Amino acid sequence: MFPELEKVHDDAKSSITAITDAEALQAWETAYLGRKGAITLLLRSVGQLPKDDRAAFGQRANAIRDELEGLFRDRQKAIEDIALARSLEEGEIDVTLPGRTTPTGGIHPATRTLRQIYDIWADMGFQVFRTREVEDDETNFGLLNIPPHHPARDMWDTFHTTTPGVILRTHTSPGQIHAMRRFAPGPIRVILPGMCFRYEQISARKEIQFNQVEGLAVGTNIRLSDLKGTITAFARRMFGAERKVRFRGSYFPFTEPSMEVDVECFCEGKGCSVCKGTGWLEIAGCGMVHPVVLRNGGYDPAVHSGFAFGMGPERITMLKHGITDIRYFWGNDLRFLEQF
Ligand code: FA5
Repeated sequence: MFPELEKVHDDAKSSITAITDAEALQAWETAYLGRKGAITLLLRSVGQLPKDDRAAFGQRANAIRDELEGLFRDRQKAIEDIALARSLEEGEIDVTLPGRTTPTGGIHPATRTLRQIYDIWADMGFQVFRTREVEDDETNFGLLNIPPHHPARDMWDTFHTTTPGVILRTHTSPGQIHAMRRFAPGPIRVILPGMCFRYEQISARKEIQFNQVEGLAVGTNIRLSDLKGTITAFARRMFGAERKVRFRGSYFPFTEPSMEVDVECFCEGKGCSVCKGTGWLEIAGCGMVHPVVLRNGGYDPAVHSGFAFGMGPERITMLKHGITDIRYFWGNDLRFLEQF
């Protein structure tokens, strides 16, 4: 068995020098040093030798195995070095190439407009006051002078919850009651932003979910001219002094008198699906707080007066940027969102 051991030794040494890839090296290791490799099998068969030869054979076989293991490690390192050198050569790094930028999110166009609205009203002394999106029927309608079965309820198609009397707010106006009950009989100057929900036909200008920003000023000697003045100042800052704004007489049960605010459409009256060819888009409803609502809020209408408005930030964004369909806002289409 000694000659056989030396032959395996010579074969192993000569064959490893030709190996240049990791796969062939692995096969070499299996063939000589693996569980069923030539050296391992020879070591295991030491018992078949005459007793006197066993120690010498074992010593030599162990020495050969150690030597071959050393050769294996050296070759492994050499192959790794070759692979590294090759990959550096092939994938040479051009440090002058521009780097890959990590895509970052942006601020949603409706949020941008909301922040602009907050800034403008803050400059006129209005603070943000947040109220709930899920309301009771009484606060959304009743306390705003819209009792059950009042025909004006048709103006707000409502999403009801499974709890009787609990609804998704159809407008931010119930926030007026929350604010008044919180601050009565003191003066109030707040805006109340947030989501509203209406069970209505979706169109280019109407969504079932949209933001509103309510405004409320209560104090002594607050007049209609204060309302018109502040809304006009707001529109000038939001749209620029050249953009036409008009007030139109309207009806809301919680304001008297009531008006709607229209802004010149971006189509300049040529006709589009947003303004339906009228040249104007309504952005807000407003008016002087109705005496019944003042009383429900804890104020004496003989002493106090106030104005209120409710504006639509999505409509304002459409007018500012010439957006032709409100459905883009919540469609999550990056081609739309990335433009802002
Ligand atoms: C109201 O909701 C009243 N609460 C506004 C108000 C407040 C009047 C305080 C008087 C005093 P209106 O339904 O017109 O009114 O809605 C007000 C604004 O919200 C609209 O001018 C429009 O800009 C926006 N808006 C209303 N419905 C939708 C809708 N479906 N999709 C998008 N925006 C809407």
